[in-house]
Amino acid sequence: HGAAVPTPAPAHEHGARRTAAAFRAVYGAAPTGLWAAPGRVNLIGEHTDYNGGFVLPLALPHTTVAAATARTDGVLRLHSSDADGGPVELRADDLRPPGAGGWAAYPAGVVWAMRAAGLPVGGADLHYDSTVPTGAGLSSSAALEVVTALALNDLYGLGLDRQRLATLAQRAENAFVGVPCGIMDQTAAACCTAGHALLLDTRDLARRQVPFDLAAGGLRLLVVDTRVRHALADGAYAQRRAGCERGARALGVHTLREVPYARLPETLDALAGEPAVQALVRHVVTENHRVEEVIARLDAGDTRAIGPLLTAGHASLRDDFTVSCAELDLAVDTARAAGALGARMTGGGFGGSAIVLVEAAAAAAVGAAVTDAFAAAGHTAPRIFPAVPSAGAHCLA
Ligand code: GAF
Repeated sequence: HGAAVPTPAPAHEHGARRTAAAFRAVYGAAPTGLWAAPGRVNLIGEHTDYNGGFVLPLALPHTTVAAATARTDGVLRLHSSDADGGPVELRADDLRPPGAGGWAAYPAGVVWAMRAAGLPVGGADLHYDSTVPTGAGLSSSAALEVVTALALNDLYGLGLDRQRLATLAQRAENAFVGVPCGIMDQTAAACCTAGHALLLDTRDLARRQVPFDLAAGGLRLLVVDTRVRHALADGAYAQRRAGCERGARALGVHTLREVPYARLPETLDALAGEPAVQALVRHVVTENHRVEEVIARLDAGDTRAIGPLLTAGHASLRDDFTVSCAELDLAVDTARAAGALGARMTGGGFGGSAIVLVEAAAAAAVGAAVTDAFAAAGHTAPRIFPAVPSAGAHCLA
């Protein structure tokens, strides 16, 4: 077998030099500064963030790097090494939702959201390089938004805190890009720290850094990018969200977070007439409980014991929330059969990535088993790499 676990993203220094050189090539001068924001995986707490619930993401070493300089003439120029052609050119004071499609709507949306909040943000030249896989459920969109928000925060001396940057980035995605996402991904990109998972209570945005040192415990968390491209804008995500809101209304609560786990049986009985909503509610209420159980086990120092909770979370997303797919199920089932401690899809679903908790010594064999199973099923080969809990958004230079 070939090694199924390739190296993750290049070191920051390399990325920064490359991005500064590319900025100079596009705009003819050195950038004022360089910033980075990471992709993420979510350890547990899926489809809870728009229900007032808990999430537990960690940042990946893969980042989107922005090189930027402020402009005094109100012109906004956006260039990406992943897009063909020259910079997209806009005027900051012309931006109105909804934005035009394409990647530039994400950073343009951040400029719009900041200005709509009354913040003194004008034009800028920006160039982006990214090692965050796109369409893989690893939050490349949030990385792009948050790195833009951080760059503008510094260039325009706004003095905003991390959570505010995340909230502005989410507003850009909701109102300008048109995706009704929750607050998890932007908060992860803005607020995660190396060596930790981030416990976020999306009801009041309280945060706690939870030590998650896999290497010290002899463990690995593998990411399996199924290569099935997911798209949150396609309506299925919005439809799940609407179903949850319908459930909350039927139960007379503000969000499903208010439903105590201990009252789950009565709650489900009350929704017996609406089986589709009932299943969504069962996922959200049990998922919130699983996050609390994972936290209890991590706080007790027993990382291995979270494995069954991850696997149970996958079953709930597959059977009750119905956002998995054949490739994600195959990755999870194969990893489990090959000896993984636990596995689940991560992110919104409908394709994208799974995570696999595994003994370090078994990582290569489990990865190879998944790769073989995909080949046998005739699926595109997955990309498998370790999730090393990494830093949130930061200034590089
Ligand atoms: C996507 C969304 F962007 C998040 O807000 C979250 O709802 C997630 O799906 C599901 O947990 O990543």
